[in-house]
Amino acid sequence: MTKVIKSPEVDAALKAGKPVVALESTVISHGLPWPDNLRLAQELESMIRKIGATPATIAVMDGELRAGLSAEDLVRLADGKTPVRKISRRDFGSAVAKHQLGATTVAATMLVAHWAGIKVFATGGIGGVHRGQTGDVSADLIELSQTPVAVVCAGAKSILDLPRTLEWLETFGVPVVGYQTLEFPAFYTPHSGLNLVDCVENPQQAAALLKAHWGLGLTNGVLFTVPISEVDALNEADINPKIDQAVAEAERQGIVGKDITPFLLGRLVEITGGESLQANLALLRHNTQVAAEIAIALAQS
Ligand code: PSU
Ligand code: MN
Repeated sequence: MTKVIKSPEVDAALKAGKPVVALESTVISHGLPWPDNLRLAQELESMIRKIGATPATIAVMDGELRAGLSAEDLVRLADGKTPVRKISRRDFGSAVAKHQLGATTVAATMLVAHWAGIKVFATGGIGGVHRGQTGDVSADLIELSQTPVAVVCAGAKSILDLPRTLEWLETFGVPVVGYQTLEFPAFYTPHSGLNLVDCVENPQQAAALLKAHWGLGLTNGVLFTVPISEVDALNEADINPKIDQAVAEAERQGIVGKDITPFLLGRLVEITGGESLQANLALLRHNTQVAAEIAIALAQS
């Protein structure tokens, strides 16, 4: 287990059986613009501490897999001065060998969290099956099907093919559990029109579900989907055509692979004049709060 270097704070919390919440770093380096990205990363960490858990932001710092970062580490990931590699499962060996600075996606963060012994992870949105026939399926889905970490998110953006994303998760046995809802949330809005089969009403029920799931010996992840609050949600009729525009631009410019999700996120901030950014920040705060509450309930159960 020494392959992950834990901060003293994270190490002490894990040894004492106290609640820890993992946070990803791709959202900092590739998902949000400077300086909102740094402010948000700091804010999420202090929120988790205030609620009574320990934050463990995960990244690859100069080739070291780390859980729990320093204030300077966060700045290096956020300020855009040094190139930051977007790290998914496939990239670890190469980034370690080259002593690179890397930001972990949902997939990579799940893996490092699991290696470190962390069970609950908060993020904004997960990757999924992309629209069209490109065959682009995010490694986030595959990781959810094989790594025992609970991921708390706001669903997936309709830059993706949401029905196919949900079908994929069903096929590969990933529980998708609505948090106080039976509708799969669509990131910027609480509504996708897609039904879920399962929901929990509070952190205690979420913890009980996790205990039962892993208690049976199942070794995969669980996805909790928290809808964005109505006050922070964007208007569907307004945002959906803008998403379509961004997807069309990506296609015209031939953007593919790991670059497509950051491109779409960046373009949406521009096209919406920053509206999508405010919604993104709000749902990240909300998901982090719910994840901290679930981690606390799990540690007490
Ligand atoms: N969706 C968001 N914000 C993000 C991401 C996705 O709304 O920042 C990031 C996450 O780190 C996620 C990754 O794991 O993009 C997915 O990338 P890809 O589609 O290349 O798998
Ligand atoms: Mn992809």
